[in-house]
Amino acid sequence: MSIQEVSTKPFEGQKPGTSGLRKRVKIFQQEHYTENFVQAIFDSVDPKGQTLVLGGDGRYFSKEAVHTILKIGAANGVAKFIVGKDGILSTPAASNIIRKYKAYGGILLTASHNPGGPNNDFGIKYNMSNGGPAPESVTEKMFARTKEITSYKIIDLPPLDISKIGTSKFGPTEVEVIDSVKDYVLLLEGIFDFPLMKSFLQTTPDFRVLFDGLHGVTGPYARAIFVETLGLPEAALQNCVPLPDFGGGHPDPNLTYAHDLVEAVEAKNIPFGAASDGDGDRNMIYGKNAFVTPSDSVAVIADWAVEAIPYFKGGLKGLARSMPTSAAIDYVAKAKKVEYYEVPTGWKFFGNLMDAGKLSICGEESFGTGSDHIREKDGVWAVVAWLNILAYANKKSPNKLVGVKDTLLDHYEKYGRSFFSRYDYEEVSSDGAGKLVAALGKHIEEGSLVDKKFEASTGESFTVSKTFNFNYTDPVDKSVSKNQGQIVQFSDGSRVVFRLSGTGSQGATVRMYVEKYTNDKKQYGMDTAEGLKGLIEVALKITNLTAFLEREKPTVIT
Ligand code: VG1
Ligand code: CO
Repeated sequence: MSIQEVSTKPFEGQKPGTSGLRKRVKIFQQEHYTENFVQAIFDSVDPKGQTLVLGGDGRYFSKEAVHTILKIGAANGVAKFIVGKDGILSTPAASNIIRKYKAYGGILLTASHNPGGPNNDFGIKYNMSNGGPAPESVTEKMFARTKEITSYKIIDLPPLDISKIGTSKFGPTEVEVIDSVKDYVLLLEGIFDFPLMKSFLQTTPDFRVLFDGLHGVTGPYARAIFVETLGLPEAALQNCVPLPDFGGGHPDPNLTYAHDLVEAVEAKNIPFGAASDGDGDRNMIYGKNAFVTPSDSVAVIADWAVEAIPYFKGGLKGLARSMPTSAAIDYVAKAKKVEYYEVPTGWKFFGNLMDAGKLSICGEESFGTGSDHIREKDGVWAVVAWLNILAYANKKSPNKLVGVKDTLLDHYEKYGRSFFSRYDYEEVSSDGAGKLVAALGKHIEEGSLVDKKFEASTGESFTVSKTFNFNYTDPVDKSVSKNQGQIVQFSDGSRVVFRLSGTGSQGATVRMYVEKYTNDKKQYGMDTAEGLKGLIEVALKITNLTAFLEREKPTVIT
């Protein structure tokens, strides 16, 4: 059982993005490719004598990657691996395991909501001992190592059986295979009012629930919580058998890719529907006739948390959102006199604030919602948070069934409404995307858009008040992240944001985020697309986006 040193050459482009290294499976399958990146992780974090957590969403190529990581980890002196049974751990479950068992860090095998299978995506991401994604300083180090690597260490052992719970030896390293779901259920039971939810669901059979796992990792978690713990019928679950290729679908919980859920909710008049993504960190809340934008979702949760959810009964430490997310949560923070933060895209920026005790609840417009119970966003947590809030709201008003739509409208009554939408232009040419960014950059530099007035076909007009790049200084460690998005702000408080995706596996993806606030009651029931029509027209006109990207329409609108 000797350690071998295998010589290798660097591969280009092993740069971890917003959420780890994501590439086509075929790229990871190249000889030495995965090995190089794993060795680069170990060279950067020095795991000698430490315990690491290992697991992922079970997508195609996961088994091979688990085996490779065990072999390279053993050769690099990792003392112990805690592995989810069959290599399965949702991203939030992995974050919890790292924290609960005080591991040194963890390796998560997922490309999140990207499609899986031999012709689609795989990903590897490293999380720190706080359970959160590695900060840029660490991922930069990994990337630098991938560029100079000449060899990796490996112990060539036959694959370990990870389908059985228990501890065994893998060369010099201990491997403990654990139940993928159990600790996570315990975690949520310590956060939410399960007796309240259970009694509400049992005494209100009209309040039916439908959870769609999109064939991602959350199926078994959802079954354990919704069926086994809360007593809902099996019919409350759909697409909850995890599949390595997600059944050929796109495991992203939004109106486009979770259309099965939307259809079922509308056809069967289901009051409460929800979905989660491939690795379980995203969520969508969708009630009959009521799509909840993620920006609104986190604001509603923040508004009710202290009153309805036991975990928050001591009060909120702070609230936060990523920069492109709408300001809905800011209004809640202001009303409650709670500190709030605006951070760059990506969950790692929230982690520092949580570790410093400054943040309780936060969210991203990209269907990410969570709290300081772990250091990742948490899809199932968000769904249960809504259930908890609705159970509580119904206890407060026993004579009328309070649903998702009522809760949203009440929220708008209290705080006003922020219309929000995101346009994604996926896999456009990097050249076109670069030109778009450069042109807007020039406007920002020269201030050439400021005070200009633009007319829309809706009869509205928008005057630019400010244009700038979003730069962020972390209030805790003072690290600076520059150029996190280009912002065009208008005099009525509306804004448009442009950013390049950091998670794409091919070409460039441009995201345009559009936001407009209203406290005109007549608009509270309006369709988002209608509310934003004029502003979107103006945004496209100002930037010349269609010409630069050679795309008439976005790939996805959320
Ligand atoms: C996207 C989202 C971002 C999210 C990230 C990871 O990043 O916009 O909000 O944090 O995905 O989510 P980008 O750089 O492509 O815009 V997940 O569920 O893929 O871990
Ligand atoms: Co995800």
